[in-house]
Amino acid sequence: MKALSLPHQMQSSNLIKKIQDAKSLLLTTHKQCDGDGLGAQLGLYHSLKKMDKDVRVMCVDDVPKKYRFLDYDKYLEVYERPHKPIEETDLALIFDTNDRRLVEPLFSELEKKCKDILFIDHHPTLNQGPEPTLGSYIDTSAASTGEIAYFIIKTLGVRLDEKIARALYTSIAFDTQIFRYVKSSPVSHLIAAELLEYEKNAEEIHRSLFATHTIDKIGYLSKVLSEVEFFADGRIAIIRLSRKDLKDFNLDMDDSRDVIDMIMNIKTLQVAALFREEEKDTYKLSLRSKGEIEILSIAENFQGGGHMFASGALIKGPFKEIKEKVVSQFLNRLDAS
Ligand SMILES: [Mn+2]
Repeated sequence: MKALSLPHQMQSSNLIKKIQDAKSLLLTTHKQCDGDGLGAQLGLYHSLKKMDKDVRVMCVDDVPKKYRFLDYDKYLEVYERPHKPIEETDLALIFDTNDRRLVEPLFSELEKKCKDILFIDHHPTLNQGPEPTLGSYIDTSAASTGEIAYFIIKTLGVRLDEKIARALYTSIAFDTQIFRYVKSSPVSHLIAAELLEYEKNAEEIHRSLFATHTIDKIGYLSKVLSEVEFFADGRIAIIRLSRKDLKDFNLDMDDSRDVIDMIMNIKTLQVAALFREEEKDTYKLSLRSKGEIEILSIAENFQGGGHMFASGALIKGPFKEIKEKVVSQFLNRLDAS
């Protein structure tokens, strides 16, 4: 088997030394956490515990219940819930984002209490938006933040175990959507193969991440999917999710995540936009592209961010108006490609 070598970027960065030197650490990830950020921070949490570090792991807001198989309740604190005060801390590590706005209000608290704050991420840094903190570690070639966490753990010399492997495998399986999006590299598979020496129930993880639909959810999906609008001969799709539908079908925000991924399975489709209503005339916009059309800059036009081919923003205005803006930006790019 091809041996995994440490990314050059990590060899030459100060990240490992900073982690080694820190006595106290706090790990966190972006709001409305997902399997990648959660798995990466938990993987590192278990590893730092083994190094006898004073370490806390915290999410800004509640963790979706589908991640219960990670047993996060036992370790993880939620900033928006009652928790021990955050004391003076040597180092805060923030996973799976480099945009401090996605970590507020926790980020401002960390700025007061932590000597150093570093982002560990695989999203491109924003052209329009706050810069990551100095010394942050960003590797956009990684298919998941969990892969970066794996290399950190290996470099720290911590031996893998069931808990670390489960957390990291969750990261990789989540962000690659079970090895569908691997950035044309063998790294995700090679790391996973090693993790599976410790993780004996990968299929349970796959089910927990991607097969947790309820009957309500299927009802919701069938309604939402019947309302998708297509443009440019089926190359563009627009989806609007109302708060009312989520409520009517007893669902929460996390349940709306996979709608756009389902739409992307349409063969003719190049790009899709999902507008999730947060409040009246305020939408969380998610953009996806199959890879021919770059859509990060569209998200940035609305003060958002993300990846080249999966991005998002918060956007305000009457739906019809903002929809037209997004469709026209899509059409411009389709014409140019
Ligand atoms: Mn990620």
